[in-house]
Amino acid sequence: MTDTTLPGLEPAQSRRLLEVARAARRVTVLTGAGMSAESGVPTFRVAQSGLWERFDPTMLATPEAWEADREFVWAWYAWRVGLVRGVEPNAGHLALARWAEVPWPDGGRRQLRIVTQNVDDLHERAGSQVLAHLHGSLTAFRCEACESPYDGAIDVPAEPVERLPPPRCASCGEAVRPGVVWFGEMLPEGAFDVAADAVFDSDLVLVVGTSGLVYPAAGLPDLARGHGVAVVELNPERTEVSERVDIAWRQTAAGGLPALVAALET
Ligand code: BJW
Repeated sequence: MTDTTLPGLEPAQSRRLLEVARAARRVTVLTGAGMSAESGVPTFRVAQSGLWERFDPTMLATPEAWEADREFVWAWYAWRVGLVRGVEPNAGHLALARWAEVPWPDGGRRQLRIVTQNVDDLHERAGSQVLAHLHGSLTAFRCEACESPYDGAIDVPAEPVERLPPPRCASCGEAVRPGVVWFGEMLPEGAFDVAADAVFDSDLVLVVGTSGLVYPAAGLPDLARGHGVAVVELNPERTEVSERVDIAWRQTAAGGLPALVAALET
């Protein structure tokens, strides 16, 4: 076992993190938009580009925006479906998938659970199983009225367009909506409880790439600490949760996670 210094951490902090991570049999990783940033998926709270630059994504991701203009909101989601299809998991996603395979020192398996706020499928495409998608999934479309799942074709424009009519539900004819959780909506049934149970049942909670502004997901690190679980934040910027973690690691997901997992593999 070598004593690696992780990039972006002082040697003492690096030793402490490696000690906790090596000893952790049950790890929960909470991911946010920063996890996918280095794949080319814009985070929520940065200025958008092109057609969407005049719009705040947190205003578009609401039932009110949908009610006001379904074609405009659908065009934004259709564009994002195309964007996510066209990108690949980054080195951080791949490292998390590898971490789950790093054997526990006594030969048993480590439990690595991923709880994500992201609506993309980059963890899955990297080879990880996701325990909970707290804010739904970009491609789990359903009818806005009768809630029937929609698995028909989606018109994904090659270039962003300002308006696009959503498909209609085959059962009742009403509009199909994205299967994501908008502000003011409930999380998918059971998703938060599963996430909270994982956090309580962890030796280490690693919080990657979230601003910690959106509840109830933002409450999970505090739940962990209240339970005596070590909490480490991995984020290049200071956030709402930084003051309340054991180690704040100022590094990106694709910079930090491969270095951490490589150190655990030695
Ligand atoms: C990097 C990086 C790199 C950059 N590497 N890092 C308690 C108190 C106050 C309010 C509430 C509360 N409980 C509930 C609420 C209301 C509301 C809420 O939280 N409002 C706050 C804004 C105050 N919450 C809700 O409404 C939730 N529902 C709910 O609570 O139901 C119960 C209920 C119902 C009715 C009434 C009351 C209660 C639902 C929240 C749904 C959030 N939905 C969205 C959209 C999803 C669909 C879509 O994608 O279009 O989810 S909003 C958006 O924010 C998205 C994200 O998942 C979520 C979190 O964002 P995230 O991941 O943190 O991204 P960013 O962009 O904010 O941050 C990125 C970070 O990455 C930054 O820190 C960067 O530094 C970092 N970064 N590059 C690592 N390379």
